[in-house]
Amino acid sequence: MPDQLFGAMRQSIIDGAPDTATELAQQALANGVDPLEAVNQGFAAGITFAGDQFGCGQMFLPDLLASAEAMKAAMNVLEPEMLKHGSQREALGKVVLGTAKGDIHDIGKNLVATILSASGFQIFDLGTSVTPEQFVAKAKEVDADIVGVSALLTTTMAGQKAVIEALDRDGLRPRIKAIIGGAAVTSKWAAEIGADGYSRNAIDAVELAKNLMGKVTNKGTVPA
Ligand code: B1M
Repeated sequence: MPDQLFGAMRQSIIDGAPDTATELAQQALANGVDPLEAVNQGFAAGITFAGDQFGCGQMFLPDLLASAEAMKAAMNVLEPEMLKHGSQREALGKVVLGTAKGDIHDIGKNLVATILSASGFQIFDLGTSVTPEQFVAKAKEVDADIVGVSALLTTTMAGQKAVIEALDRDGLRPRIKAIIGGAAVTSKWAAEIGADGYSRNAIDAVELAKNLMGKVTNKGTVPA
């Protein structure tokens, strides 16, 4: 039964069908399926497939947009449930999060925000296309422990570097840790730009953030 459901979820994203995706997400919750598993095994598999099709010219931008709409519809059902499932309520630290300047991809960043929040971190989500100055200003305003920058495009990865440079210029590191992630990003890139950590997915981001909170002057890249 879950396999069939996951297959239908994947297909609803490929088809760009938000109503179906919403219904399947609701059905998963009603059947006791872990919402994160529904994302990873069902919906995210669909958006990854759509992205690959787009990448090799088999799908066009309007179709990819429709797939993204369907993905968002599913996430709207699942994310509140993930927050409810968060067992830890103690504030583990403050995280300022956003997508790098010029980048409007936010599905993965939102998932990272949800899982971190469900794990006990206080999240200040600046949204998409965030400038280094906005990251720095928010980090100062809320006295952040961690600044996290997501980037999905090879062209916007430079924005991650710019945020780290801006934090350094203001003398905010090493007290504030800078972490990065996103489909285009690798641990090699993280090391190259001197990030305090990189994670491949939302679950690893929690471990990474917890690790960094336990260290006072960590400057090395924590591998995913
Ligand atoms: Co875009 N897009 N897109 N897109 N899109 C990619 C990234 C691409 C790889 C597709 C492809 O060609 N195969 C490609 C980038 C190529 C490159 O640069 N290497 C691409 C392109 C080219 C573009 C446009 C330029 C297309 C165009 O206009 N011609 C354009 C750019 C717009 C812009 O940003 N300025 C564009 C637009 C769009 C849509 C609007 C249609 C839509 C975004 C909708 C939205 O986010 N609101 C979209 C989508 C959906 C994708 C793909 C298909 C899926 C991304 C996604 O949501 N994945 C993507 C292909 C792919 O990644 N395979 C693609 C699901 C999500 C759960 O995973 O985001 O990877 P992900 O997040 C993961 C991890 O990466 C990690 O944890 C998350 C959860 O596990 N993570 C972090 C993410 N951030 C993190 C931060 C952390 C830690 C971990 O710490 C801070």
